[in-house]
Amino acid sequence: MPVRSPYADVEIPDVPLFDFLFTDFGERAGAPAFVDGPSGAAITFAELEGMVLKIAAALSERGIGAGDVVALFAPNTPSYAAVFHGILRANAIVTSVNSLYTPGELAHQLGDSGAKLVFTVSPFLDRVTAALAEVGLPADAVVVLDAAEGRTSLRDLLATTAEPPAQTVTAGDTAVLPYSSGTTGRAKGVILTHRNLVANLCQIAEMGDVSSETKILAVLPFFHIYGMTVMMNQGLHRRATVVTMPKFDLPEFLRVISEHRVSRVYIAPPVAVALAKHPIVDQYDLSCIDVVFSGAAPLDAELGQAVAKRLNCTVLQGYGMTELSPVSHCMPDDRPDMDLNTCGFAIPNVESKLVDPETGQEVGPGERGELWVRGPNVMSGYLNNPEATAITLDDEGYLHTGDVATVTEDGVFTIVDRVKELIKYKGYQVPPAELEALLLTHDEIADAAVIGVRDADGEEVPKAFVVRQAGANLGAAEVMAFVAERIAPHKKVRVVEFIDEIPKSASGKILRKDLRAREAERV
Ligand code: 4UU
Repeated sequence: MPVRSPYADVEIPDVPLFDFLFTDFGERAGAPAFVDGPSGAAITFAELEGMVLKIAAALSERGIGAGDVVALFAPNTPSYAAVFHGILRANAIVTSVNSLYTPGELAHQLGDSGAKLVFTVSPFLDRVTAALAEVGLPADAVVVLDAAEGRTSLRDLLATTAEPPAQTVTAGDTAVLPYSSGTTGRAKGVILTHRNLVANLCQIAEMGDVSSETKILAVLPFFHIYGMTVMMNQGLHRRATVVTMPKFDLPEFLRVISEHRVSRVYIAPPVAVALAKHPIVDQYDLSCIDVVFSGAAPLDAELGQAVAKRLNCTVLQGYGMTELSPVSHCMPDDRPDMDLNTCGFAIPNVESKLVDPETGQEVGPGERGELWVRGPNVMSGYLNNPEATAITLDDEGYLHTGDVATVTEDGVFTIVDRVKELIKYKGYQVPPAELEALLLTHDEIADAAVIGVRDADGEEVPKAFVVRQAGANLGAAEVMAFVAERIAPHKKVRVVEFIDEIPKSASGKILRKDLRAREAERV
């Protein structure tokens, strides 16, 4: 029997995201919606709406409309939110790009998603220019959010006198295409509709106490679904104030929280390590923090408790996945007593099943099984990839997450393992298939396989098993440097082992289980 959420279903309005978020700000119209953490510059809800409509009008003037994909390749700032919603309001689709990407990675996403235009910031222009050339897009298909000589800027778009186009998108249309490798292979465009995003906001609104009184810290990137839904759009939905930070830097992070009196901090587990252990944390007045919420990788309960004690706040954990818009399970604000090893309950409108991957049979409470999720927040599929969609989404509408979980009789879920290939480095996705393909392009490498292993701090890191070409004397440092030059820093291979042969099945698939077992023996 599937486990239903213990919460009553919520109604999901059948409207595009803009209509859901930008109606009747009431008393909050003049209140700050987004504040730039470093500078303190704020934009109000009303100002944001004005910007969104201007951006939509200017995009429409430039011929961008229904079905067109626009890339957003920028760090967190208030204008990120304006551009994101401007693109949607122009009836177009946002593909959000990891701001650490190299030109090659950016080019891949631009080409795969069919993006026509890129919004970026001037420090990223070199990478964008190289990527545009690689995919054959015109060099002027760029808008900068700040300013750059000879470039169209956000300010130019905002100067338009045109009216915004009529809104023609409906709830079932694609809103965003974030990229995820899912359970196997390279990063793929995840088709999330307006309904998916609206649904997840309605669902999480039942779990957390986020209101116009709340100040949310958005240091986790808006390009990733956690930042996009849980920080940027939840902030807007609940009429909270979102304080943005373009990158993580511990002293600046603590200063911004303290000076802006942030009450709700969303993190991934590595930040919890700093909050629990780093001596400089004591130099800041962090009494403003009510809740620290962790997601994107497993949180260690003792670590979580150490944060709660040191900051005298509630620590909560949630589970999510890009393909789930992203949240499916989390701890509610009113249960600060819950075991921090768990990810809490299924959120409203979510049904879950735990299934034995070997037998396909559903398992009962206390037993381990792959987590399957069904609900209005489940993606409609992978872009141009029916094969990957078919292995991830079943006929009954369940998404097979590739994560292994247990559930108690009370419906409390704990993530205990992963059966998919995916590696998470500090909460960021590292697709092994991509690293393997890259390693194979090296002349002295005959074969390669990549898995996640634990480093000395218990952090998951990518490890490459490499088979050298006959006669080659390639070293580990050279392998790591070769990869590091070609991909974003979070995807670096951090451990290398040379072996004679990669274990493979009869059909040629890498037997990652055997490599993991080999690793477990060493430890
Ligand atoms: C163990 O990381 C995310 C989304 C994270 C998220 C968002 C909002 C968490 C809580 C929240 O409220 O998405 P992806 O697609 O980058 O990575 C998804 C994968 C999962 O399949 C799982 O393997 O990240 C891992 N993961 C977790 N693992 C995510 N959250 C957890 C968790 N414990 N709490």
